[in-house]
Amino acid sequence: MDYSSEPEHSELLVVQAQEPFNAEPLSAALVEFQLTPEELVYCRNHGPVRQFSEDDCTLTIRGMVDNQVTFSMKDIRTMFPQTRVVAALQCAGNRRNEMGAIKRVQGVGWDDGVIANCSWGGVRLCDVLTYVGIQHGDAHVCFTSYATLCQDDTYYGSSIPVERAMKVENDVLLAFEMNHEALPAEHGGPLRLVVPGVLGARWVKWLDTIIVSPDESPNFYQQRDYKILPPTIETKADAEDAWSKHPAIESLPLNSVVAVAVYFPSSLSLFVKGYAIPGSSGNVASVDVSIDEGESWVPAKITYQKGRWSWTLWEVQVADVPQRGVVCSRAIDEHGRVQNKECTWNMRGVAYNAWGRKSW
Ligand SMILES: Nc1nc2c(c(=O)[nH]1)N[C@H]1C(S)=C(S)[C@@H](COP(=O)(O)O)O[C@H]1N2
Ligand SMILES: [Mo]
Repeated sequence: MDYSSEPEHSELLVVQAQEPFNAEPLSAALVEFQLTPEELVYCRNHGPVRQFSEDDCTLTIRGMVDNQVTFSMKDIRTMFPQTRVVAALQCAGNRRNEMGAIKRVQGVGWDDGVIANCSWGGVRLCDVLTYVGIQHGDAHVCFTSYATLCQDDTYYGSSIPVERAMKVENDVLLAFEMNHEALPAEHGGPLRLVVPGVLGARWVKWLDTIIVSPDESPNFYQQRDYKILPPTIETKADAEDAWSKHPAIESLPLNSVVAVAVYFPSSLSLFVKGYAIPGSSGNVASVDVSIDEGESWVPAKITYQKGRWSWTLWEVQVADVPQRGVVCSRAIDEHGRVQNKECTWNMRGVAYNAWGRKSW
C-alpha cells in the first residue's frame, strides 16, 4: 500500500504504528480540554490516509431505497438542515495494553488516549435516508469507503441497524465539520459518519457509499473484527469458526480512566483527574475514586458533561494520602450501574473497562 502521500500528522501524539498511521495523545493532555483539539485527536487507520478535494467526492445511496441517488458534497450541504452534536469518538481498543497485561492480546498497543470528545457538524443521516425513501423493517444501513484502501479487505465498511439510523434522537450524522472547522482529511474529510454512543470502527471515514441492506455489512471490520470473543478463544485459528457466532460490538461499556494523579507533599493530598464514558444504558451520573483498592470511595466532582453523547470529565482532591499508592476510579450511570473492578480478557483486547488505575 502507498503511504507516500500522507498529510502531516500531529506531533503531539504518541505513534503506536507508522504505516498505517496509528497514534494517540497522553490521557493527561486529553483531559485538559472539554472539546478535544484537532492536534490531540487520536488517529486510527487500517490503511493510508488520503486527501480528497470536495469537488471530487460524492455520496451514493443504494440498495433497499425508493430512489438511488448520488449527492455531491454541495447537495449534502444545501439540501438538508445542518446540525451539530458533541460526541465522544472512542476506539474499541482503548486501554488494550491493560487487558494485555492479563494475557497477550492481538492488536495495536493502545494506552488510554484512544478517545476524542469533539463537536461534529453535518446533516442528519435520517433526513437523507428519508429523502431517498428507505424500506424499513429489519434492515441494516451499510457504510463504505471504496475510495481508500485498507489492510484486511478491498474497502472499509461498517453497518448499523436501521432503527438506530432513523431515530432523530440518536443523532447519527453525515459530518463534514469537526470542532466548527472543515473535517480534516486525517479524520475522514470531506465526509465521515458519526454514530454517537457507538464504537469508532463504525464511524466510516471518507464515506462515499451507503447501502440499505437486509444484512449487516459483509466487511471484514464488521464481521471478523471488533467483536468480544469468549476467553476460551485464544488464537486466530480458534477465532476462525467463532467470528460468525458472536455479535458485532455496537456500544462500548461504561468506563472511567484516571488520567492525572499528583501528590502534594505540603498538604499530604492527591489531585486526581480523569474522564468517564457511558455504556448503552444511560449517562454517567457520578465517578468515585479509591486509594485503598475499593475499600472506601470518595466522590469526584463532575466538571464537564454535555448532552447524552459527550464524555464526562471529573476531578477530586483526596486528603490524608500516603506518599505513594494506587488510585482507582469507577463510574456509575444514571440507572445505578457500576463499572466493574475487573474485565474479562478477550483475544482482540477490545472493550476493556476495569476500574481506572494510576499509581502516584
Ligand atoms: N475508511 C476508514 N474509516 C475508518 C477507519 C479506517 O481505517 N478507514 N478506522 C475506524 C476506526 S477503527 C476508528 S476507531 C475511527 C478512528 O477515527 P479517527 O482516525 O478520526 O480518530 O475511524 C473508523 N473509520
Ligand atoms: Mo477503532
